[in-house]
Amino acid sequence: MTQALIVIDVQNDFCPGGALAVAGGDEIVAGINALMADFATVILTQDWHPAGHSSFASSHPGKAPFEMTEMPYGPQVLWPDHCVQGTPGAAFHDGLETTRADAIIRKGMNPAIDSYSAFFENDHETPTGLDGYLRTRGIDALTMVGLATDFCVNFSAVDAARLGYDVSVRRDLCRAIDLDGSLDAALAGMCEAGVTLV
Ligand code: VGL
Ligand code: ZN
Repeated sequence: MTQALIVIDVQNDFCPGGALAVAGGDEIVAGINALMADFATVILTQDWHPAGHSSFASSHPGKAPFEMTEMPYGPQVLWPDHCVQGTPGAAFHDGLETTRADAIIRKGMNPAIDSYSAFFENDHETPTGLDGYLRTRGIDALTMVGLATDFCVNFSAVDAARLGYDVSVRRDLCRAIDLDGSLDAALAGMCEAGVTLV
């Protein structure tokens, strides 16, 4: 099999001190850098929202961060404003080895649709182009690491497994938001989709 490492959203806003900080988000950076040496292909994803994005609670009068809303494509968690295009919070963590990246896939740019997965927006239809990139390079096995285990890593891993990739998630190199049991649900969902949790 031809392998690639997919590093999901290791950005300042998901690290301690950031707008949507994931506990211990910065602890995984050194381990991810070290793991890059084992892969010929490294792909980074970057959550990259326009200001006023519809996944931000601030765009929904009367709603607070971490409450739910109903979008045309289904239920959606409302987040604090985060990873706004071009801001320091949207930048990769300073310690992340970005020079090794073959490609950087940005997602969440459509103001009307959130995008957790590296493959499809949350409507589960609009592709990011990553599948085409990987296929045309003959890559069929993916190892995923990054933030957050229960949202972007989870959605990316499940979509990849459904698309036919052999997928492993290195749990030690991920950290979770864990909103109302979302971590346990994500782990169960990944297992069911055939993702290998390492
Ligand atoms: C993420 C919530 C909102 C993630 C991105 O990277 O897991 N979570 N946007
Ligand atoms: Zn986001």
